[in-house]
Amino acid sequence: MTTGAAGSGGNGMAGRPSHGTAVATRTKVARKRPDLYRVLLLNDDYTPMEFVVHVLMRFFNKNEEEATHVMLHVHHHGVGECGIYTFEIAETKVTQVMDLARENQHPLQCVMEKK
Ligand code: TYC
Repeated sequence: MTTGAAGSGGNGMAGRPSHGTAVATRTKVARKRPDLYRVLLLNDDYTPMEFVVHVLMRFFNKNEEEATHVMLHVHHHGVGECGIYTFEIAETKVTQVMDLARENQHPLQCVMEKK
């Protein structure tokens, strides 16, 4: 826990001593759920299917069957979802995919979009 004297509940010092001393009071903090981003793969005519399956297994924790399913979805529909993440994680995944594709001279494109 990083924020509160009272841990996850917040409202750490709502109670007050009976002798009139001033005491710091914390009101419960409403932490909002983080924005989420879809990471998408785009189809192209040149990237080998096996490379796309490899990418999905390596960076998106898919097994071979799941990865093949996503790859074929992209192949047939033009775009497909690899996973849903918070901003920094989604950005890292996109960079990892794009770097590996470039290193291997494949035109594979990976993008993120806010949910
Ligand atoms: N269309 C590619 C082919 O026929 C395969 C492919 C699938 C490429 C998914 C990119 O995101 C992709 N070799």
